[in-house]
Amino acid sequence: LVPPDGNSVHRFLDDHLAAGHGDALCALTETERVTYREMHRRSCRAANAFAAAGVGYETRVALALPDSPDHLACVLGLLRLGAVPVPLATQLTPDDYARIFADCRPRLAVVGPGQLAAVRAAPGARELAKATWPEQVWVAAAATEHQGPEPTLDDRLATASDECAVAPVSVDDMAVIQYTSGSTGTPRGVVHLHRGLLAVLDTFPKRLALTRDDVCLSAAKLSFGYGFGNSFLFPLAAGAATLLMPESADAARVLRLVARCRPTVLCAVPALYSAMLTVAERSGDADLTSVRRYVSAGEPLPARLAERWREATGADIVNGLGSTECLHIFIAGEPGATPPGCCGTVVPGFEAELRDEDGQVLGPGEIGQLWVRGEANAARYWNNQPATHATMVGGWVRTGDQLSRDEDGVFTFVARSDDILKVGGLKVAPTEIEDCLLRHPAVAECAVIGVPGEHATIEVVAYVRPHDDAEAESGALRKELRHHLRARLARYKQPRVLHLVDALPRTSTGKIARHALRDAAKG
Ligand code: 3SK
Repeated sequence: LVPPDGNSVHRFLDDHLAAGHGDALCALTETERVTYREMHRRSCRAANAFAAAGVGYETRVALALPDSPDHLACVLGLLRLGAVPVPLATQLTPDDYARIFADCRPRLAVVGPGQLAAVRAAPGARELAKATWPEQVWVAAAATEHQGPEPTLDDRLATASDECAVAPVSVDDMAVIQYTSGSTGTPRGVVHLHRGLLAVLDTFPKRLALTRDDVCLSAAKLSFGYGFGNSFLFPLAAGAATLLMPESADAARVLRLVARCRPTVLCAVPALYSAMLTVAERSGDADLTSVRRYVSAGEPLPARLAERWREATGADIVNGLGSTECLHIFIAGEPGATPPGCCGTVVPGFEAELRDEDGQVLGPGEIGQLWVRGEANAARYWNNQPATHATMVGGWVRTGDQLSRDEDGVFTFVARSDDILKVGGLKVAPTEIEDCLLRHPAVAECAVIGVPGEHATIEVVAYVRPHDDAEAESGALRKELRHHLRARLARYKQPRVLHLVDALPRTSTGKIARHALRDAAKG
């Protein structure tokens, strides 16, 4: 038997109250401010409401909720019971929800009013999930916003008791299941233990050096591992405040929120930094003076974007490389020390090695697959032994990313293993072509993929979104980009087709959906 040897991260709430920090701000939105004492009260109420619905140790509860203080209260309430939150993106389709429900079989789903239709609607989805459909669906809304026979989450929180003991858990109990965004295909449920949630606090957050004075804003949502750390685990452990954004994180909205609520740490994906630059340049009145640290992850930060951000704000963006399987960022840059375009060094608490296809460790200057080991790594994939065995080997996670490392231990991202192209027998990293395109002043963002051509060849195809939407129609720009690429890249790296588009498809976590581009290119 494993003894109950730890109460994990929800215990921080109780500790902050015991240390006299109860009146400090724990979570805020543009319209709501919640202290640590109030968050403690709400999470106890949530725990009692869940317990009354039969939720206990190891019960999975799906949370398809916008980011909000009540979303955090639900996560904390579930952890308090030893139950397992399953945070899900709010923009999933009925079929996505059905597939995930069929996989993790939640007893209960708590959904925002905007997600109810997708969760309830599809008869086909319900059919797919059959007996695994959640027994209950609670809507997180005030009674005035939602007309239905069932009590809402708000009703349940309003009537539940404020007192709730912490259920002892072992550090090796399951704490949370995070679904990958499916940028590589079908989402997988990544099982994290309480051990991992505690261990990750000694990794990337140490580099952020959060204090009680910090206010963290993450454009990446709680349903994405990156946002779960930024908006929940890290500020909670530090006794800092988390600024939450229930709406989707578009650039103008994020800039408005930063100016109004003055966060000190801002975490986003590269596409959002690029869009914020465009909006800030147009409006000329962005106020980012409160921010002491910018973090980018989710996708590699292109060198040109890092340089443009520094030119515009005088500050560096910390470029992080992480994964849902490793819970958060395991390689990160140091402000002022890491050259643009590099990922940086291994974050303490993780080990990183580059290995060849036979698993042999490679030396400096060689390109290989990144393997990462750390106490924060996931235990397994839920319900998927073959994927677990293929990805998690002896405590290591095979990330599927190809990188190189120099003599000083500085890593540079080359490509996702699946994205490396073999063109006429020669290897081509899409990032090299993308970086080159991004150096043209008309290019806002781009993605390069390979599609099968005639005679079993691979053809390079580029998708480019220009800064100026009007240029998406322009034959002149296409010609200019071809000229720009020809002057800088070898012939075999030249895209066979170059599409000008007004948007790139994205996954729910903001990554470029390359599989969608590949499907579109195949017709
Ligand atoms: O980049 C990612 O995919 C990621 C996933 C989970 C946590 C953190 C990060 C950066």
